[in-house]
Amino acid sequence: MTQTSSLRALRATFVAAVAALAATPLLAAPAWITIGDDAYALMQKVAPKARTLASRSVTVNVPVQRGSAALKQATEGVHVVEIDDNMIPSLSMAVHRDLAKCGGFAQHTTMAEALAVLHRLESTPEPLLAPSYAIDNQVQVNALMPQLQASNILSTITQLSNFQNRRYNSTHGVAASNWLFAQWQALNPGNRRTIRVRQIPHTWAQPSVEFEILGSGNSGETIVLGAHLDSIAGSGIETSRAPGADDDASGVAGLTEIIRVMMAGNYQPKRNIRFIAYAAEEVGLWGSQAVVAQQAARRDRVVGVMQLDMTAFQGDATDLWLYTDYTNPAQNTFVANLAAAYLPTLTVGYDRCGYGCSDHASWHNAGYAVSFPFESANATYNRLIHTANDTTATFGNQANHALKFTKLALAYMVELGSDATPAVRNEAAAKAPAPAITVGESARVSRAK
Ligand code: IPO
Ligand code: ZN
Repeated sequence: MTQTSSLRALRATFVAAVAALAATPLLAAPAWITIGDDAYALMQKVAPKARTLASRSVTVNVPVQRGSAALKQATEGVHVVEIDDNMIPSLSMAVHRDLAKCGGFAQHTTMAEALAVLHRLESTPEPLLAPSYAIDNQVQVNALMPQLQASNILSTITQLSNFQNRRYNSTHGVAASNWLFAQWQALNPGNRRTIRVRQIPHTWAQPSVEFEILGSGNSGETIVLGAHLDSIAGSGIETSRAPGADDDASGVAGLTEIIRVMMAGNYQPKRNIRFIAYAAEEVGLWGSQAVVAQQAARRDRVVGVMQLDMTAFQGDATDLWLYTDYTNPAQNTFVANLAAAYLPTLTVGYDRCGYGCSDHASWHNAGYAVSFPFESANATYNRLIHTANDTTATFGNQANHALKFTKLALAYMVELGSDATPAVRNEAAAKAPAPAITVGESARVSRAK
């Protein structure tokens, strides 16, 4: 199927879905979302009854010119909206169809949480906790990085692509989660006590999968590398074909290869290091939202996060693109420095999504330092994602581009994972009283954390 014909098919199913929804009496369960300007305009057409609770301009760092390392500040509108939860699937479909995005908005469990996210975006770009970004663990990085193999990454991508789809609500999506869980368990054959592999259940069928190496430094500080396990293409829960090779088997395969190399090399970090394959990213970052919400109740502290979503398709001459929105500028500089130190032949560019385009946004919205290295510029990314043609053939049945990101992510995990010095708490960000955000006339927000 060509891209146009699958888009046409998607449009037809979208029309059918809206017709079906219109015929169903709506249950008025409210949902609260934060949504960027362009998706917001679309939402007003798709769900005219949705109620806007607050709108703010937030400051984001953007490249001076596409691709340049110099950043300037720009403002972007973000809105908190109360919407009937029955409208979420059609909003999501409309965003996919008209803006060729997934997500475009984030769903929150309460109104207060949605407003707190807006407040944080508006007022606290700095994370609550920041580690030292010194590059000082060359011995460990140099021992492990050469072991990473493109052929292993390609093999995992191929096996994940072979599931009919990996939808968050299909039997195939659950099977893919079970398969990955078994793969990751098999990477810990001796059942080392410092290793925990688990599936994270959710309120939908597909569990997220987590592999954790407990640090020897006992600080409880934790570094997270994430990718998303689910895939999507059109409708048809069981029948749609969504190989999701680039989006995002490539990221999950990178995590898997890093785990393999760390286990084979008997790598022992000082901080906890955690690999997470999130469920249900494509429907609005649900898996990462749930993981981030659970994190708030845990004793360990997450001091750095990286997201790999789409690493296999090289869209232009630049190798590594760092996305500047919904990410942390200080950590992004560290990631660029890691590339210069460990991958000196590769080039780095900067661009932005314009919305919370992957699971990094869930962490960013909650005040964690996160970075998002991506396969290409915004203008040149793989346009076959979310179709039956997102296969390994699109990137020449090789994983050389994905290997670059896997190396960068390994350097990131080992550099931060090998440190024991406690991260510095950003007292200003932690203590700043929440300015009241007025909703209609009277409601006030309390800080989520
Ligand atoms: C995505 C991310 C960044 C850009 I620029 C374009 C596309 C992919 C993301 N929206 C997605 O579908 N993740 O699953
Ligand atoms: Zn996607």
